Amino acid sequence: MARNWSDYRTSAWVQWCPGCGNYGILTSLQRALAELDLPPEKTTVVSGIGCSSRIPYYVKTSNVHTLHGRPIPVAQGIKIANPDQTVIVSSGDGDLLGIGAGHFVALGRRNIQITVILHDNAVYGLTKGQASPTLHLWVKTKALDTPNIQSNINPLLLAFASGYTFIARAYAYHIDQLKEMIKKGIRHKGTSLIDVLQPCPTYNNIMTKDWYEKRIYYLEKDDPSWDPTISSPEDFTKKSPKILEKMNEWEDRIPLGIFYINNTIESLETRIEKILPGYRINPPGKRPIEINGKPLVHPFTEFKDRIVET
Ligand SMILES: Cc1ncc(C[n+]2csc(CCOP(=O)(O)OP(=O)(O)O)c2C)c(N)n1
Ligand code: SF4
Ligand SMILES: [Mg+2]
Repeated sequence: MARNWSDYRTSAWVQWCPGCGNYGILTSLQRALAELDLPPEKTTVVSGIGCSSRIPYYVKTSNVHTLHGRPIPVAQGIKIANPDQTVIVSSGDGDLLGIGAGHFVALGRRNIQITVILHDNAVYGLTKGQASPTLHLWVKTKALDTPNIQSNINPLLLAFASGYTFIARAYAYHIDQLKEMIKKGIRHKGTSLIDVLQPCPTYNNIMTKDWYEKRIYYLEKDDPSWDPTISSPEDFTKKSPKILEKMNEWEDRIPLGIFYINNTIESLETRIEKILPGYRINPPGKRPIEINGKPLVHPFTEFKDRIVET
């Protein structure tokens, strides 16, 4: 019998402020998992630290709440050891683009099949509203004494430069659209980013629901010929300028939707398989950690004689 989204709800009390955009992200994620009918024991949600990072408590899958800035390395370890596991990182903009920025970049270089859901509220919600790396220059939110004097990071452009092969932007209160983007991101055979514009009614008094809803529009509705899929190097050369232009658009009009899908770059799992042909059948997660009482020094040790010289 197919699963229902309520099968992915836990009994934990959801500790977010009324109206927080995190509720929409949580519901969209639960619905996406249900529609993909993913077994809870084969699905892992990994977060760092922040308001948004409480999400693993609320989704009934096999999750890890890690340290501030560290969900990506933990998620990578889980995925490499268990390539048949669905792995989702769901964490804050401070967590992923401040303290965890190096890991965010490294993930793109590897192109592992992990979906990153970025809760983008432009503030550090949990620690009372400081500017996050996505807050734009000269914007003054209520917890700041003076306007922000640092420029922002654009998560879409950083992901593009780092090698992510699926890049989308969603809005936390548009649950159906966000759910569809999460489903596509999870199915994509490489690293996917969904940057979710997430109102924080408690600390971000500038980028409110009204502020966003005056500006947001969907790429494919605005331009029915919009096609973000790259299937060849020629496609990349032809389509990249428009993709970058749209990723850069902000202020008066803010585009949502899928900006980029590159199907020409192989995933890390495929690369490992080329060197270790038995990797997917007998990955490290399914192997003993010791043999005859002797601990294995390296999870790939048993494969040594099967390594293919390239
Ligand atoms: C090593 C470390 N440094 C700093 C902190 C304090 N801290 C906790 S959450 C956080 C920022 C959270 O912001 P974000 O990731 O954007 O999440 P949000 O609360 O906005 O969802 C900080 C700086 C910490 N817990 N650990
Ligand atoms: S402080 Fe902001 S991000 Fe944190 S729970 Fe409240 S509304 Fe949500
Ligand atoms: Mg934040």
